[in-house]
Amino acid sequence: MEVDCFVDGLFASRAAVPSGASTGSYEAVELRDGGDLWHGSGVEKAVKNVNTVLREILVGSDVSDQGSIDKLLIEADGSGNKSIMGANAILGCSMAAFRASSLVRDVPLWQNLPGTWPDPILPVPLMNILNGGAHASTNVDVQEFMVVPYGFSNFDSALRAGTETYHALKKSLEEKGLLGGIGDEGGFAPSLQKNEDGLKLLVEAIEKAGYSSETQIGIALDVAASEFCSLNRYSFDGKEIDGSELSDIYSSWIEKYPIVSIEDPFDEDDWESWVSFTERGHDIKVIGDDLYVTNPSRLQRGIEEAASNSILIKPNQIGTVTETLEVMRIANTAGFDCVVSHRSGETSDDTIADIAVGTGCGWIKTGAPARSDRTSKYNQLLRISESGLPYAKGA
Ligand code: 2PG
Ligand code: MG
Repeated sequence: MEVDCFVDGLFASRAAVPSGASTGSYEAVELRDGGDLWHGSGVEKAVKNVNTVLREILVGSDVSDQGSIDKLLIEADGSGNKSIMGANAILGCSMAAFRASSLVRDVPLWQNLPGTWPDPILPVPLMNILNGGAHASTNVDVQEFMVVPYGFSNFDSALRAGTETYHALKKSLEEKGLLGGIGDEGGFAPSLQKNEDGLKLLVEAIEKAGYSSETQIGIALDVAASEFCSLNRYSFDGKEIDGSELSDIYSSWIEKYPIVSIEDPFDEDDWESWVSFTERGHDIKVIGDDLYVTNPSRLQRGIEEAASNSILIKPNQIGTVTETLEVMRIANTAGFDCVVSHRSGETSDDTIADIAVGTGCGWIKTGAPARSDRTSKYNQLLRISESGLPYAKGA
């Protein structure tokens, strides 16, 4: 789903919208055609909405007034969850205007965010080098095993270290006869005896690449636990366990491995397990993705109940640039960390790289250093790094 924006009759910008495989139930609704064509995944209806209703209400707007543009889009839909026009149609328009405005104002996109933000900074990447869960056809329950190169003086060296680790992992898997295909986000996708083996493989790869797993590169997990939960029971490593048993597994992993964050450790409706795990006070980021779906009311509940201390930010979960930024503001005020994120089904659109830099959030999650849908974001961050901005080194 791609939207072009014209300013004063001339082509100004283009934005493309991603899509997720392991979506949260409370996300804004992506409009798909259903039926037989494209196995039901066509977006003709959403394209039509852009070319008719949305185009009509937007023509004549000032592209640099993002707030008004997004308000018009939200009102044109009117459903509360963007199911009428489609969050894909709406976000395409919203991001295209956002990109056009930076051209019109002649400032880089990362400097073009409405309102004031903490100082811009190059984010630490969470690089997903081993894929499981809904992103791979293997027996691994954990969806994403990521390396986090935080201990470097600039973004370029951090990205290089993460990339070298990715290739060191490939060698290890090859030696062990475990190298098969890759998963949705460009990471390797081996079948493993236990989920914990993924952690061992990452530590081995970090060290094999010549880095320290204590001071330079940590590990982040996206468990995406909603995918293997039913009625608050989790089917993990071949056993049926409850939230507190799963918490014990995480606590033991945190003791043994250099884990800096765990995303979606529990189901999106299992608030109780979230709260009690966060209460354990491990010195890591507990990140809500399917739990919050970049939605202000769900985040508000998470803040009130202390269900986590961080939030994943995906523009297409909520559907406009303005609302995405609003959620980041709420998180900032509450002292939550924000991790700006891609989707498993990506395009080469690199807007999230600029959002991560411009909001000064310090973190981005955008897959393995492989395939143009992932490397487009890393390449944009490299371009931005040429302006001399500092590196976050957040962990
Ligand atoms: C996630 C994302 C991105 P998906 O769960 O965090 O890594 O996956 O887009 O499939 O929801
Ligand atoms: Mg996730």
